[in-house]
Amino acid sequence: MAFVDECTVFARAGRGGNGSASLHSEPYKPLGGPNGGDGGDGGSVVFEVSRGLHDLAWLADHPHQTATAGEPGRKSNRDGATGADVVVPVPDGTVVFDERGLLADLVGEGARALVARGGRGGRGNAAFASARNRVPRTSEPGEDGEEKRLRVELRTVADVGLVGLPNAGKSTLLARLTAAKPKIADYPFTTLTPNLGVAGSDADRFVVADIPGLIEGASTGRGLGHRFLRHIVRCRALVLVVDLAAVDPQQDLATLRDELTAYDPELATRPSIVVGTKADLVDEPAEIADSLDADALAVSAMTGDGLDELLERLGLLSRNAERSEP
Ligand SMILES: Nc1nc2c(ncn2[C@@H]2O[C@H](COP(=O)(O)OP(=O)(O)OP(=O)(O)O)[C@@H](O)[C@H]2O)c(=O)[nH]1
Ligand SMILES: [Mg+2]
Repeated sequence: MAFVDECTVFARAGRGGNGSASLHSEPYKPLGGPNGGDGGDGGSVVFEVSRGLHDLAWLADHPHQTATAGEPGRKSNRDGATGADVVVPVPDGTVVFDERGLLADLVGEGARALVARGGRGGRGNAAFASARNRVPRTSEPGEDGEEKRLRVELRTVADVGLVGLPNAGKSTLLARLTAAKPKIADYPFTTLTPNLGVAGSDADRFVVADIPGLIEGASTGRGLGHRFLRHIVRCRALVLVVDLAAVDPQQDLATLRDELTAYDPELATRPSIVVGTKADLVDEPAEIADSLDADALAVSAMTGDGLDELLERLGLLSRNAERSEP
């Protein structure tokens, strides 16, 4: 099934039930007191993060989410039943916008947001009885529930994001570092949607995201990258992946940095390391890596060189990033 990371949802909350305008009646007691109950509140539409969902495909297939109405109040002071909420499961990292802007940013299993509020039930006539008006004959109608057109986006939440130009070897690294089995091939844009994998030992597990390759101009919409740059925003730390065997690795790294900064200047300050891949294909991998960045690491997914150190550095990076969070 296709990976879906954006969709539109029509959320309709339930109407509140009408209040009842009932008068007590008994044989030989024609003018009894008011006894109309209140209407029940309408149900709301609620989004809730659910483990096991990794994209918005289900939601895109079910764009109409409707909660039930509250029941009307009845005679003998019986209040109407409350409408049931609709709880919509969404993946971790779901962001919801309505016409006024950001409505909810759902991070962490079980996180919940009310996206369309149910209408209040109307009061029955019994609620209006007073010393001046002992027999009110009017009751309130229930209020309408909110109806909203929502724009929903997924921004993958990961500890470490692998970013780089197409074909740099990002998916290969993900496959070597985690149990994930992403598609790997010798052509650009093999990866079309983000892949996630879990690395590290039980005690300090961290989630690694492999994102489709970025090209020059990605931040302005070229290639596939712009659609996926939003997934990078949620990564606590970034690994800038550069192919050491490329024609001009320095230029590739500069292009990558420019695109990240152009998309969001804050990305330039995100904790990151530079990793040179395909060390087995060049004569002096360490030298090329040094020329990229003082702390750059040369690795080969082919021979396994440098992978243990990379894993260690990534664990450190994600722990430090976690600690430095507000
Ligand atoms: N020799 C060698 N080849 C590698 C290494 N790492 C990756 N490759 C090859 O490089 C090619 C691209 O690898 P991918 O992992 O698909 O690259 P990617 O960065 O995910 O590419 P996109 O998804 O298209 O952006 C594949 O043919 C890999 O087998 C390495 O360390 N050594
Ligand atoms: Mg890939």
